Amino acid sequence: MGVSEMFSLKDKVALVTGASYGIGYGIASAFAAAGAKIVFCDIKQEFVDKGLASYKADGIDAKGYVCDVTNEEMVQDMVKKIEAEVGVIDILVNNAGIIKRIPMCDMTADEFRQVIDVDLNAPFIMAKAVIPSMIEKGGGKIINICSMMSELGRETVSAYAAAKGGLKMLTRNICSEYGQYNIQCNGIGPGYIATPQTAPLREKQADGSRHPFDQFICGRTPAGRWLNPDELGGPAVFLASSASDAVNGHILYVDGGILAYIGKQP
Ligand code: NAP
Ligand code: GCO
Repeated sequence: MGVSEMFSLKDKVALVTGASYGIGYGIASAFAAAGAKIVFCDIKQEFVDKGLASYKADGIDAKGYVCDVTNEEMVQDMVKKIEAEVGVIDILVNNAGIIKRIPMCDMTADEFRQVIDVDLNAPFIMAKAVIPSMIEKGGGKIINICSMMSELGRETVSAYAAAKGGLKMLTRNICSEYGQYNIQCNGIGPGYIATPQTAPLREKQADGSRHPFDQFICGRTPAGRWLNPDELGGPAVFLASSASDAVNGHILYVDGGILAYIGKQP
């Protein structure tokens, strides 16, 4: 197999959850450039419509579905619709996610549960919905969007870190249980990416100065900058393609080197 064929996603059906914008949009756009048929979901019709308009403007013929990925019935219905309207899902990217930045002892159990529900329970529900058809088809690819917080903690993100740490192990367990069916399940651990989710950490201060966290994270990243959603596209195409058929249970950190670096001396 030639290198370009190895990285091709031609005629593959790729479902990226929460991909109206942000990291999911960056990954889906790269998949489209590699030849995949793009399917995405979002929790609100208005965001699905906005996403469809963005994909169309970028010349991508995507299909969008309204689906709350924490709702197993909605997920099962969506997967059945996609299989009937587009085809069996070859590639699933569990991208949809939320974060609540609250000191742990100030966080309610319900708030904690909401984060776990979207960031950990939903990837389980999604994987469970697509694996049977992947087995029938002879294989598939599952990519879970993990985080720096799959390895590190920090103040105010206890629920998110617990979820993303769990998602790392769910990734390894899907690999262990379904690798025999030619299903590769890997994770991508993005560093700090400029998206709506991290916008509060980059907001200018009242005096016009940079947000302290913005300064902190640029000092913790060897590249000295925030990363862009598009920079996740190449690693995602690798994990979605035949180029990674022998890679399973791996978390690929796309972090600009944060995990390798003690940080710049103030
Ligand atoms: P984002 O800008 O907040 O986008 C998250 C997407 O997920 C939105 O489209 C959102 O839809 C959707 N979503 C949330 N809850 C959902 C649900 N229950 N059902 C369906 N869709 C749902 O986030 P992002 O920065 O692109 O992050 C995407 C993923 O990467 C997340 O898993 C995040 O934890 C992870 N991540 C982000 C960073 C970073 O620095 N940005 C780094 C590491 C990992 P609505 O807009 O309708 O709510
Ligand atoms: C935070 C950020 C991070 C990023 C990402 C890092 O508040 O620390 O939101 O959690 O979203 O997960 O990899």
